Amino acid sequence: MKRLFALLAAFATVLGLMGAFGAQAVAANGCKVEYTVASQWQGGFQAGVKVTNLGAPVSGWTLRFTMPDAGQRVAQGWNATWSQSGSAVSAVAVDWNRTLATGAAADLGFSGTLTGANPKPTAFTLNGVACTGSVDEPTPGTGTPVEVNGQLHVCGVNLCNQYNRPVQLRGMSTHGIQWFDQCYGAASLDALANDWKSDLLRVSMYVQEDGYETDPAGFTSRVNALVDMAEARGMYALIDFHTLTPGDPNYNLARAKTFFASVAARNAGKKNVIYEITNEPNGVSWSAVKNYAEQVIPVVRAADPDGVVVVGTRGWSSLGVSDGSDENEVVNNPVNATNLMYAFHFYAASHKDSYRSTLSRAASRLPLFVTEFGTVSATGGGAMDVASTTAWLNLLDQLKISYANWTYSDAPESSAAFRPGTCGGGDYSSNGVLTESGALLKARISTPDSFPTS
Ligand code: IDC
Repeated sequence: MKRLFALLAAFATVLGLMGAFGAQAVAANGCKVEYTVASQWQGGFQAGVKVTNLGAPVSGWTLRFTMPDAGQRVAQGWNATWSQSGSAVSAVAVDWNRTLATGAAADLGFSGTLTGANPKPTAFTLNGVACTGSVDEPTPGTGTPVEVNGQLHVCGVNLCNQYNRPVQLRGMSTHGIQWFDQCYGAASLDALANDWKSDLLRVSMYVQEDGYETDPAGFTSRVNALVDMAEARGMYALIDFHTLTPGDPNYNLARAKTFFASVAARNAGKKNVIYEITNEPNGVSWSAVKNYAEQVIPVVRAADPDGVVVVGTRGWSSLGVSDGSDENEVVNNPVNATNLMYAFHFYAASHKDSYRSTLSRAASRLPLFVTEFGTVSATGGGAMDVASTTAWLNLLDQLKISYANWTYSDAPESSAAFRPGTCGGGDYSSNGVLTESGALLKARISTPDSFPTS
């Protein structure tokens, strides 16, 4: 025994690893952990944990770590099965991330409760091996968002790309195309793709309010033209069947079937199309929305089998919160369809912590897409709330939830990104044409995407 220790010590000396932390340093360099607190509020927080396997491939894993403060408790986690005993936390792989090749990463996270401080956890191990490693950041794919990511699909609670890796699309929504059509020409879409580096254009086609119902053929072809313009610039196009008043989507069921049969058939061969089958159900039960979805989705799928579909939720797409309910009505009674996401909308000056905690909870159970949000109040006007908007966007980034901001237009309201009159001229690029909201969103959206390619 003594001899063995002597040998090991000699070996460690040879490696230059003797000293205060010699024992840890000889352990295999098997994993790396990036731990980020995405948001923190009175009594709670939310954290993301990205674990990269630097050792041999694994097909089943447990990540363990220690909470330094006695009051730090994991409340609900996602992308792993989480548990905590005393200060010891464990996260066990789930079906879709069980296999981790060398260099592959799993993105996990949890919301937690706090009674004291919130120090960073310590002693991360993956299958018992200490996570001490560092790894070069993966080389992000080069090309446009659609070139890098290809056809999207839903995987677990995430939107995934052609490499089956979660991605977040960040982009802008048009205003009603019946009113602001002049804002969506070559120059403005060039600016959106090249200056804003937007991944996504939401094409907001109102059904009422002088929209689709007044000219189905005309609006259908305008939507298709915008899909093509987005495609030519490498952006995804989210086709928004913008129901709003009346709030029951079933009022427009026949129109929805006609519209989606047509756009899905016409765009089936494209990789950049996502279908949002109803904008903001309101004054209607979740079961009525679900019933609508289960009639419209088969129409989409018959024409375009692999297109991702997003469905609005009760209470103006608040997962029911604005009607006094919550995400459980969806979790307990989901739409009977695959490759489906649920819409969540917020207006930062009106919807704050209680909506953020709903989103955080729901994100571990439902695939969510923020197909519309504003930096201002729910009227689309009023002062921009920078603090709330920032808290929201940090949360969406952390959870990799895709979003589109209302609106890429020069409407005379504070939610618009451009100053009134911009769309009458040719300049969409200089800072002078942006509103306060537009400047904030452009700064957020134009940062690099780093879409994973392996
Ligand atoms: C608003 C527009 C406004 C328009 C109004 C009525 O900003 O110019 O007059 O619709 O159609 C939503 C809706 C979206 C609203 C937006 C702001 O999806 O259509 O746009 N909002 O009120 N939900 C919450 C807020």
